[in-house]
Amino acid sequence: MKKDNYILVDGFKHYRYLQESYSENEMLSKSKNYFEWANKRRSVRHFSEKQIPIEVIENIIKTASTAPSGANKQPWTFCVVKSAEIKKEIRLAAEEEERKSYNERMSDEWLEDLKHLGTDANKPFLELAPYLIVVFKRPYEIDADGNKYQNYYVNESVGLACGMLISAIHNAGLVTLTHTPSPMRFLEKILKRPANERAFLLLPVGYNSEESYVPDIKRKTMEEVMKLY
Ligand code: IYR
Repeated sequence: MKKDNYILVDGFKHYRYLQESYSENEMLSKSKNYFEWANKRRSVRHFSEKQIPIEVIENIIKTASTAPSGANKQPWTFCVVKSAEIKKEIRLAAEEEERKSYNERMSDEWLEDLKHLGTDANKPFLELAPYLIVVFKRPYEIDADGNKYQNYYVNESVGLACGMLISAIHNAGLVTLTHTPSPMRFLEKILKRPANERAFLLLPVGYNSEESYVPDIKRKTMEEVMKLY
């Protein structure tokens, strides 16, 4: 007799699921290769203006949207900006906030900590990159009657989705950086987002420009980041 491919738990269907596993040797080689590939990723600030098919961006966002989330609420929206006019509007607003941050809001300690990265209030990549992905978190949902429904672990969930987004961008051979102009409310206004959305992260996506440099930073050592008990 054919076995059912699901069981019922409190009346809810739970499907049979089995993740493919590998031999120890395969596992060692796959995990090492994955690390070496991930370790090549860098935050890049120099973009080419070359266009990218929208299907690539869609695949990247589909990947991000597979992230685990509190109670599976998937409390995120990914706004994709291709329009040159809107990119310009975002650049001007971001640079205005960044000028205030660099000149008045950031502490001396913070500015000192950023010196080696060579960042400043100018953000040309916000216009040059063919796409901007603006990630919004949704602390709650509103239905058609105006009732509010809470989401859970919203920052954790959206942070996880952003990690997967960054990895998917790297996998496609494209580059990005996590830009966090602060405060970010201008993004909600420019993109006319609903009341239940808050800007979380802005990622320009594009090809790396031919002439591009990244700061000489080091990853922490395994002794620093892993403790075996
Ligand atoms: N948001 C500013 C400043 C900045 C802050 C941190 I923390 C960085 O790691 C890098 C930059 C900017 O984008 O320039």
